[in-house]
Amino acid sequence: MITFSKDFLWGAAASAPQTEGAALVDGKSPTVWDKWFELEPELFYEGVGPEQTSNTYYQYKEDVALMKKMALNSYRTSISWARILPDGRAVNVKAVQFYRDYFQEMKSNGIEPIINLFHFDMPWWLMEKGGWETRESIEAFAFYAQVVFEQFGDIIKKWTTFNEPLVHVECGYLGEAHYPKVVDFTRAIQVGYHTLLAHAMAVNRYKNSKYNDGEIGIILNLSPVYPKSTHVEDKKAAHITDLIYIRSFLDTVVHGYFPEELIQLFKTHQLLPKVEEEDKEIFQRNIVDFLGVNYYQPLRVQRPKKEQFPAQFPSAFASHYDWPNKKINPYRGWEIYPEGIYDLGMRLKNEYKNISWYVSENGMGVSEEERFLDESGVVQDSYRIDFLKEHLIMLQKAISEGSNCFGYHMWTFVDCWSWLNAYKNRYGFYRIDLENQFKRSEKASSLWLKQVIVENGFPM
Ligand code: BGP
Repeated sequence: MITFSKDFLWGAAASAPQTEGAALVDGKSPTVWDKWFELEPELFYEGVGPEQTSNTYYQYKEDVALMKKMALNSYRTSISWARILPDGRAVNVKAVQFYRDYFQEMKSNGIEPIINLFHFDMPWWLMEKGGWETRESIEAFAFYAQVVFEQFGDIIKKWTTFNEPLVHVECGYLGEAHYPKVVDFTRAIQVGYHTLLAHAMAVNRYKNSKYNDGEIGIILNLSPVYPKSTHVEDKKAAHITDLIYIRSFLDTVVHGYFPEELIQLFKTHQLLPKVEEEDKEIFQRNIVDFLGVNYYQPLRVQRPKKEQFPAQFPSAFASHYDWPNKKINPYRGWEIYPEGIYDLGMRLKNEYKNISWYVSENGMGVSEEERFLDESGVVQDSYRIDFLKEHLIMLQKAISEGSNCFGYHMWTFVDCWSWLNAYKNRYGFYRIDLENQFKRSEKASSLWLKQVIVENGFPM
């Protein structure tokens, strides 16, 4: 039997921009996603934009009832900055009412809300001023955080500041999957730096807030980095990739400072961001209480193919490597490597003070999932049950060896809208039918996990 502790948090994760809908209702102002869809709808899969998410703004009670039915005891979502502060200053009372009702509904049904502040959804008014590239964005975020702690701190006891801060840096400033889709590593580094500072400032506001008896953390996507071989050049490639993608964020939020080696690397290439005197202390004084870790697949790297610096930093230091033994999710193309979750757990134990953490996202995306619908309308997702089992076995192994993990959340509860991919890949425990008024219907995996939660484990 694979068992978990009685107080283990079982749940699912989602975000405001991917579920709420009501994009411009009750005073909410547009986010980058709302505007980007207006400007270039053809970029979005099948032309489906952020208005057509899971309609949670109107259907949250139904969702909470389903969560209870599934025996979940926790749920993570985010608050929309543009809904709470449509112009960055004045508090939108309708938004406050909506979130209080939503969170209270969860609590009354025995579901602990874990609330995140930023999930890639920059308000448009701030993006127009330069977004995270500007130093002003830090105070704007800290103010938003302070408002939210004041409004909901009495009922929310687990907060996170950002979801995968690496992603809006990488996809928005080193790639073209997020707005403003520029490729410029100098700007990317500045954006990453300001994001980390905004995170630390928000932690600080929480510690100085009226209701500071809860915990605050951050959600990072910590893909373990594996080299192709033990050759010194491949190992070096993995080391630098880990430094840039993982330790830049992880060391700073847990230890309170940037890795010295990273500073030296940026210095050598004249890539150091603009900093101010007081920043160092802000990082040092505002480390996290816990971590959320999103894990989907590892990063496998080898020595760079050719010298690409500076045009394609950081590919100047490593190139992607396709592991011949890899198991693939045939419906999404991503690698399935459950051992990665064990490696992560042990690393946090050994190198990061055995910090308290939970799996804040893990999941299996499936395209055209309707092909697995049976006659009674249930998606028979045995592939997702296998995925869950394999990852839970590895997670339990890390816990049994002393890693301080307190929960497991799957991405996601109800199939949700996913940025440029819209509904291409489905991840939910519940299927959504967009043609039929957002009707929710269960998948086999929801029944399987319910059993695991009720029994605190499953037979091997
Ligand atoms: C994570 C994000 C989620 C979600 C998920 C699935 O990185 O935190 O917001 O989008 O990835 O991604 P996709 O739908 O592209 O498969």
